[in-house]
Amino acid sequence: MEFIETILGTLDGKEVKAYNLKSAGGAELTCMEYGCIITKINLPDRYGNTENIVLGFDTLEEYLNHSPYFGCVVGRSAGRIKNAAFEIEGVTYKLSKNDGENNLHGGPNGFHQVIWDSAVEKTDSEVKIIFSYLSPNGEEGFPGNLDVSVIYAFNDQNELLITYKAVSDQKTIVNLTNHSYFNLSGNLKRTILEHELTLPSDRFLELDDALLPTGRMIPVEGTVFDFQKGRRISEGIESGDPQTIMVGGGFDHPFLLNQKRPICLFDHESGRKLEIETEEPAVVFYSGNMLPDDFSIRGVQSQKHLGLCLETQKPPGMMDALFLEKNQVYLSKTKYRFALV
Ligand code: FUC
Repeated sequence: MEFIETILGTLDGKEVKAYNLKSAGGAELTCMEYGCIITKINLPDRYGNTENIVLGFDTLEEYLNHSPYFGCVVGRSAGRIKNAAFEIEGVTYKLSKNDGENNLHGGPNGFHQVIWDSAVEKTDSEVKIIFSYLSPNGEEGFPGNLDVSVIYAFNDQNELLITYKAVSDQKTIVNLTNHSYFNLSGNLKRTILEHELTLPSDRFLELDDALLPTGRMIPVEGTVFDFQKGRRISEGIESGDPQTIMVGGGFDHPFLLNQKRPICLFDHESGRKLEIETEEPAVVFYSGNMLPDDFSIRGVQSQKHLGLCLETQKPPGMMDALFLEKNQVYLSKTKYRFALV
């Protein structure tokens, strides 16, 4: 494994470092201290063309101007919290509102726009970037000083292991994920509509029109939400299923992961395959329904369905699942394997 460290730019008087990691397996991953954003993943296709498979920019400025959470770590709490408030032992904590009346992805000043500290560890076959951040008590309304680290370990087998760790000095809630938008076609040549997705999930959470879980878990069987045996994403979108229409034409739903096999995303044309293994009980599958079209991404016009997110996490909205006790260690791992078929 090789890596190169650069300074991408300066923000609020602080230099922002970027890291470029090169595997012997022919893949390349670039990430930076701002938001722990994965800015690029280069991967060969079955014909040997090495191209980028995530949505991202080359400059810090573009991330500041427009980023629908491209490639970042979201926290303290991924997804939506109803009415931007929750209760711990009779005390109500009010969070910042940034999605109507609700809190989305930790609030406007969430982890996605923090400049994290970073350190590197390297062996012959792996490079680890260790990002850390101390989120102060009360930040965006969340209780407890939260000491967070996120580790990206990339190896010669083209595997990325993301480890999330956090400890708080007060009972709080935590739900962390990575918000990379994947598009396996390479350099955004096509939308993700003909990608085939396999989800080891037999139930998903119904959403209301504010995209909040209603509390109902719906069996996928007989619906376009059944990705258990693999399904092209376009099928679901063309189906006219009311849940897909309500979220803006596609998917934006938490799926409960209840089978011991990986999530798999496959692009038939390029032969590129992504497998995700996680310790988390759910994944939010977001098919990029709300991607704006008023800017370009490395020369390609942004558009709806240009990328999709597979956000492994605790089921959003189920507040009881999100509590972290004082001094308890939050530890969660998700592995991404980039391969060819
Ligand atoms: C995903 C979705 C949300 C939102 C955000 C940018 O996490 O669940 O609806 O659009 O990304």
